Amino acid sequence: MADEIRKKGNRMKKYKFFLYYLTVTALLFWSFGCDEDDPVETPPPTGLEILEVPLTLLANIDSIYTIRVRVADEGVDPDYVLCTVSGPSGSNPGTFNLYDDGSLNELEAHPYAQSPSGDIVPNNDTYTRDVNSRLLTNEIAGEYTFSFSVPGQSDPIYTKSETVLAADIEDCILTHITEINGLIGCFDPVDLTPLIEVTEPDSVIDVYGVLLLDGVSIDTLNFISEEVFPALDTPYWISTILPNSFPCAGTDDNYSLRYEVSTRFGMNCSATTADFSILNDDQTILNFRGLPDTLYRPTAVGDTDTVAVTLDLEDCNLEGIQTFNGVRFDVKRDTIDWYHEDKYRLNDEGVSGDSIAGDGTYSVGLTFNRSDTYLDNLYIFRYYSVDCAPPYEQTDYLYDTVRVIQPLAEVDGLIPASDELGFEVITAPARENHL
Ligand SMILES: [Ca+2]
Ligand SMILES: [Ca+2]
Ligand SMILES: [Ca+2]
Repeated sequence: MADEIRKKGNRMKKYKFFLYYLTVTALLFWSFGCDEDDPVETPPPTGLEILEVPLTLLANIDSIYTIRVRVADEGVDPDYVLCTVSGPSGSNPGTFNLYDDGSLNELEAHPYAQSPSGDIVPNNDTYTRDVNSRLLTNEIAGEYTFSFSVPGQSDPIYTKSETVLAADIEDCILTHITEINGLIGCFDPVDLTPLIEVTEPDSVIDVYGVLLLDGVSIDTLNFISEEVFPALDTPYWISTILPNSFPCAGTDDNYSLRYEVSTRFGMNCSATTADFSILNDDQTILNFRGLPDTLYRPTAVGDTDTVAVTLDLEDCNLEGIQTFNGVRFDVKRDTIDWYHEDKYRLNDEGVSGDSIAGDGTYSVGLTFNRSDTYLDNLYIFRYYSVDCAPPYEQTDYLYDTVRVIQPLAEVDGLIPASDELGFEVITAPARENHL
């Protein structure tokens, strides 16, 4: 058995070697065949590429669709690309041309292809034409085939086609939306289940919610499609609001939610709830794990010690939100009064001293360098959090005191710590705002 496998292996090796031999020989012949000055290049992809054809058209409503193709052959530079459209009986759409003219040319009148062409950049090998779907279909729904061809001397050089579905579609209707009552503090999850009516064969492709404060959009909410509601025989879209759905929505009573629906045929509908109130819950910091009472700077030249400070933030509005950066600290040392810099922040992003992202434990890494300047200092840190939601509540301070000593400090010629406070902060990624 083992012998057989070995033989087989040997045969495979011989076979592979033979293939390798063939390849090398072929490559040698090929390279000798080329002029030495010719750069060896991979030839560009050639042919006709369909860049933009709508898969669905509105047969009953004047709608302009852009049709765009690319002639991917450097040696071929046609004046136009021809499109022949065939459809169900009675539609009789015919043909139109696509141009690479940057919409600079006034085109002759056509039943449904528009003038100018709709092309954006001239002479870039993309050929474009805008068409009116109602005029193209003659208001007859059904399957249409768009056949593109690059004209040649006698026969087309390249051809390609695409099937498009045209239908009579009415606007979608939101027949029911879930109203929202006052969202007070750490409220229980609320399921939002709008009911939507569409014209066959149209279907809903996206539903989302826009949270409005005084009619102005401040946040969005995604809906997911669940299984079909058997009783209603209609697609079922759901979103759930949790206290952290709007982490920075402040306490106010002029909120509303607009449901927005878009369909496969490009129809849109929306509906808005009555005004409701949100009450953002207060936050607390706890389980503080600070620095030791005494910290010794490293004795070796150029050496650095890193220590981490962690605390837990409790705020149901920020549960699982990794990018909240309102947890911060100030520091006070000897002659320096309470001092704060933008980088004096704790993060929950799993970086800069934080081990797990999104677990509600916020951390900051501090480094204390070997120093000849800061020999024995008492530092007081105060940690706190400022909510990102109006009225921007601030928690109580958590204080931490540490004495930092530099042992064996009398050596000459050492570089003092670069931070005038005598420590540095391992910074988390910068954020533009609180979230
Ligand atoms: Ca073009
Ligand atoms: Ca809160
Ligand atoms: Ca964490």
